[in-house]
Amino acid sequence: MAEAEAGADVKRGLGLFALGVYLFLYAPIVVLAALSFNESRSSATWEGFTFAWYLKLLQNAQVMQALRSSLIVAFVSTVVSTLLGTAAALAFHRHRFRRAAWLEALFALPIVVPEIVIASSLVLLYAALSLRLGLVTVVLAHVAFSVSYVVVVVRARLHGFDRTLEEAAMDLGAGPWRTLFAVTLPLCAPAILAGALLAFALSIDDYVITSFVAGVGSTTLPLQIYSMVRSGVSPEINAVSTLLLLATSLLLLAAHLLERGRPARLCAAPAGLGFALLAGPFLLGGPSAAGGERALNLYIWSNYIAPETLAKFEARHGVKVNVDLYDSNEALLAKLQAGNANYDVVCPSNYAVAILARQDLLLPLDLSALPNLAHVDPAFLDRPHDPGNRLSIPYFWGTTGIAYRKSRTGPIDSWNALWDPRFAGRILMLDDARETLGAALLLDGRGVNEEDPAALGRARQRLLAQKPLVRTYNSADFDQVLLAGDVWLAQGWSGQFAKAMDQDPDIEYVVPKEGSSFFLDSLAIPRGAPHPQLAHAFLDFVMEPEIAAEICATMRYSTPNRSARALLPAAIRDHPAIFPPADVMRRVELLEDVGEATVLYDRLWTEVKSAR
Ligand code: SPD
Repeated sequence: MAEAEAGADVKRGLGLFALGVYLFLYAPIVVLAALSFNESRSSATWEGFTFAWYLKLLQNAQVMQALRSSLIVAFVSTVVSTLLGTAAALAFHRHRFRRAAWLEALFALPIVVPEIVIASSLVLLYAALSLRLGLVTVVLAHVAFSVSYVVVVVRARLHGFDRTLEEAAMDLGAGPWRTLFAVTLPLCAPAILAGALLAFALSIDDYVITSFVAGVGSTTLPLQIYSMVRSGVSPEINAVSTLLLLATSLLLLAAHLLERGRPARLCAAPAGLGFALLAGPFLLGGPSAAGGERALNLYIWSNYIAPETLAKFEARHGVKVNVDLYDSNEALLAKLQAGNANYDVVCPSNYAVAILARQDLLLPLDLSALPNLAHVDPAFLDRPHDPGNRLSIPYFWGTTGIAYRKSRTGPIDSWNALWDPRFAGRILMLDDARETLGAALLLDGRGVNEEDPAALGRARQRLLAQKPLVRTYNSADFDQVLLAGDVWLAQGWSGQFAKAMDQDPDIEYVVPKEGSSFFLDSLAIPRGAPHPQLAHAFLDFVMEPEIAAEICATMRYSTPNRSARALLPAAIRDHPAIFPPADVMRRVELLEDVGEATVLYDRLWTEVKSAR
């Protein structure tokens, strides 16, 4: 009796444990799906059920364009990888040849090779072949990883394949092709279809490899979702993620049923529904952002230009602006150094301009096409990183500092606050080598352009000691994380914090007393830009006083444009976080190119981030 009760207890315990595991796996997905139906924009309050975010998706041209790219890539790569994968599986099944086992294992290798390795090797290969990054390179990459799955699935089916059926067909006079089409392929059809569905689902879902091999105009749905997340989480993202999740789950379910030998009509329902969820919004949606028209390809920091401003440029020049976003100079450098990225305009910080200039990756500007340069304050022109503005024009500048919730922290005036154990778990640091090591260097009495390895080593130690207190490293929407109340103090850049201060009077911004950095971000045209003339037109457009004032007023970063500043409302012109008073400017130092020490900064920062 007691034994039976103990057995029941164990069963109950195991059941609860299993429930806990399933909850851990699926609760985030359920929350995401539920929030996609929430009337409120905020995830903190439930204001009622709505389909509004799904309807909004249909009008979002960028999402529709990304969906279109995803469908094209998934369709083409599925057809190619299914053909190749089936042919390879049949060859391995039919023919005995030397090293067959090895060759077969080579097909399975991409399944276990880390995605990041496949991605970076493909980038190198494309650069060597001078292939421009775009839809073609994405399709080739997707074929490269999905063909293995097709081989594995079809091969598994062929293992149990009764070869006497083929022999019987041959005995009855069928030739090899007839036997293939009349006997072999029909018998393998469920496995081939399962492999194809798997390849399609993997392609629709892929982020890592695609992010390396996509160029402008080939943004797929996962890349679009990530880019939307970086400009603030909205319920629209929850809606599109829910759709993607449902569609891929249904396709995988259909593949699984086919593999298990379930009748085709049983598998057709989930497969059909999965395809409908993906194709439906595309068919119902508004016009896509693409088109055969001329386009300007812009690669810029997130939170650095408003869609309304881009719409003005589009209307004036009758072109489309494709925008890709990044959140670190290192990401920009990597993209341009890999080559063939297809961008017309990029936005490096001053020290990244110097690096790109050294590597001859920027196109010399035609200053005669930039008459509005006359509006820029001469204090920002002809700087050491780009003498004579041969390669770049100043776009925005700003300071790095700490924003904090006064009610939670009290007044803050030192970088030490970000190392204060009282705020453990409530601290956000930028995800940026120069800025984080810079703050640690300042606490050590050094400057933000330090090149001495010993001082940099000490800065690394300081950041390692701080790590247990840090909730997150974030260079994208650090202002939003502070506004949401998830952290109380955040290192970050002035413009986004100036915006946050206007939205919540509890938020204050300070440039610490030990000093800090300031940055000067520029616009430049990469060598090989497909539309250099249009790129010059864009550079001149953003220097028009009215446009420069609009960009400053919407983004709240500081404009170097003298004429624009005069047009700004007093609340922005006199905002101490946007245009800091002289005493603050005296304690900030411009981040400069640190030459060979750049590699050391990157290494130390990677060590900090990867430490446990
Ligand atoms: N979200 C836009 C932030 C731009 C900051 N650029 C300067 C970086 C200097 N390390």
